[in-house]
Amino acid sequence: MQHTSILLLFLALAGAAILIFIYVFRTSKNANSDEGGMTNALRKRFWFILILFIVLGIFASVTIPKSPYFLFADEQPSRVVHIAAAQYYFLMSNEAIDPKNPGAGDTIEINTGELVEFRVTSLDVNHGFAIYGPNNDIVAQTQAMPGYVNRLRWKFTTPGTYNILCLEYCGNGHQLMKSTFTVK
Ligand SMILES: [Cu+2]
Repeated sequence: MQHTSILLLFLALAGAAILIFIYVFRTSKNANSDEGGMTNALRKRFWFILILFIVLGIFASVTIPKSPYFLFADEQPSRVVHIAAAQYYFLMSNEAIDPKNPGAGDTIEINTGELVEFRVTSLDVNHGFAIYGPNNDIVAQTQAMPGYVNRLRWKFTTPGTYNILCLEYCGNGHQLMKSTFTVK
């Protein structure tokens, strides 16, 4: 359902872009025979930029409210999971992770329906923290950055084994970064 609406939005934007190209192509053909000269070109540019801003404005107003930064902002998480990404693994813990002494981490089990807050940081370089569901669809993601803690809130509805993968190329062992947790 959501995939369909994203596809429709993409097709609508692609269609608008094609119409703009066709308009510019067709109108620029008679430019030489036109007495308007530079005025005509400026007018075209004005309309092109206006349409571009309208299209971008529609796109931004549709996508920005879906930004995960606003997810569950008015609820208190009942569960906090601490994540430290490093070359080339993820450390997951129920307790806060000290970057100087990260420890061994915990096996993470999450209940369906509870609001989880992942507090994500990195022990070395920038990494990605992406959660993939049991059917390998991406569920949610944020960046793991050294010196920062990024908070990602989520409620899991489907039980199963979830994978964590790195979404940012972080070195020659990047593809080895994989971890799992269970939702029951
Ligand atoms: Cu990576």
